[in-house]
Amino acid sequence: MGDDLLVYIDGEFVPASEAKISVFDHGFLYGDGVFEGIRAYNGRVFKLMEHLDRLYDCAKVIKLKIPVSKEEFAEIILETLRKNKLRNAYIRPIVTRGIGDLGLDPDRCVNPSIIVITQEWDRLYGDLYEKGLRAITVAIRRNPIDSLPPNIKSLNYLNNILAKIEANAKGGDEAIFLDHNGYISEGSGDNIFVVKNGAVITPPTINNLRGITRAVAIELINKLGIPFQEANIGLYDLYSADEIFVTGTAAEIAPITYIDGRVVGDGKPGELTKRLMEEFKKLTETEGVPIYDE
Ligand code: PXG
Repeated sequence: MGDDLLVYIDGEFVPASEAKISVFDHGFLYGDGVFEGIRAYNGRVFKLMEHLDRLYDCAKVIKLKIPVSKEEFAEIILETLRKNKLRNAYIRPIVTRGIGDLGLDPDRCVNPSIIVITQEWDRLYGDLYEKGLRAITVAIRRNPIDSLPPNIKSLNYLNNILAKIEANAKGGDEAIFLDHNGYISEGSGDNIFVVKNGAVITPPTINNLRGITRAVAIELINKLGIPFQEANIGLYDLYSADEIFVTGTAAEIAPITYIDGRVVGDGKPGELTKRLMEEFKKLTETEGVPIYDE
């Protein structure tokens, strides 16, 4: 927030300190809208089209028509980065339902708003990538799939915030959700993987967000020839795992070394997790859509 970087709002670039939307925007009034979190590394935007695909899918699910094409949206993101001369950044595209009245009917909102915030970004968990995170499972359950599907990356993140409040109160670096069946779902802002006897397991994405980093991790796991399975897992699998890691755009690939007071493996980031972290780093440094002419 320190630097007055330019924020894109509906066709204009506005200094961050002056970037505002209406109090009648349903994104504000009801959390009615969708968003993405994207990273740029080394002058390239990582998995840009994959993030835009998810943004447009999520918008479709909530019957929100994004008023520009995906290609135009990509260009808006690149231009925002250029205007701010950024090469390593966190990018937050947001599409809100737009201005309406105090009733919740989305059909009474005519113009969705497009916002793109960019900022310099360092690693989310600092030295915890070397030490490992302390995770706790939280009492609050992930939104039921037939209530507010966790696949929608919507502006309503209260479920996740309740989880984070609980993790903070209990001294956890990250909160792990269970769903209503007791299956492990995901972290408050990342997907979860366990390693047991050399094989990697992650829950299917019916009860969690279809993470882009999750998909990249699975690609790497397959490329390295590591046995992999998508399967429901429970507390037993979590507590008896040899390694646990989480994946997310902000978190990248991060090791968990304590779970609910139990030591994971030998209490240090696992070998397989470290290997994936290295491979992931290589990818982020070489792949992506260039922001500037090279
Ligand atoms: N699950 C949830 C609930 C998320 O919000 C992920 C998984 C990982 O998805 P990607 O596509 O990024 O691999 C996310 C996304 C934060 C923060 O401040 C994190 C997310 C979103 C918003 C803020 O840590 N992660």
